[in-house]
Amino acid sequence: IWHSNMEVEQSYIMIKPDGVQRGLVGEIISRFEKKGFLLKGLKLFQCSKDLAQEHYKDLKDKPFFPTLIEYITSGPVVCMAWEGDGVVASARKLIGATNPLQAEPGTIRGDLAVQTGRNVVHGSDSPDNGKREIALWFKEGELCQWESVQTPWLV
Ligand code: RTP
Repeated sequence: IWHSNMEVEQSYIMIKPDGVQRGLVGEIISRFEKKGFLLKGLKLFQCSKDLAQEHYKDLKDKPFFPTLIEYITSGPVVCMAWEGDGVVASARKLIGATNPLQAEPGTIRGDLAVQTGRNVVHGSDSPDNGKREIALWFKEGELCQWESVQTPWLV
């Protein structure tokens, strides 16, 4: 297994197929950009059942697992690697609660979704899972090493 930048915290953020279908790609990306995190990887991608199952392996015994795999593979997703101190917890706050009806207004799910099974975006739940998921969804060489000229103090 390869490793993305080990020193800096990174989160794997994914716009799910409903977000892509509904034309929310720009809206969702801009929330992370405006917050000030650094975009290290970005691609539109049709994932296989195997990859979706590996990504969600901790949920494999849940009753909704087959539906979840069908949902995630139902169309292209947007894969992103975002970097910065505290990015994992902060991205979870920006995204909001799993059930969009419980997500606060101002969060992505609170503003843009209504169903748990169509909650438009994924965000890693720990820095370790951030690394694991980025290594799973991106190939070596797909991430860019760059620094923001605009806000060098953020990274
Ligand atoms: P994510 O991994 O997508 O960021 O979501 P999460 O941590 O907020 O939620 P998690 O419990 O890890 O569940 C992963 C995704 O599975 C779908 N789900 N469906 N009861 C249900 O039908 C149900 N529960 C969860 C959601 O798409 C959730 O985001």
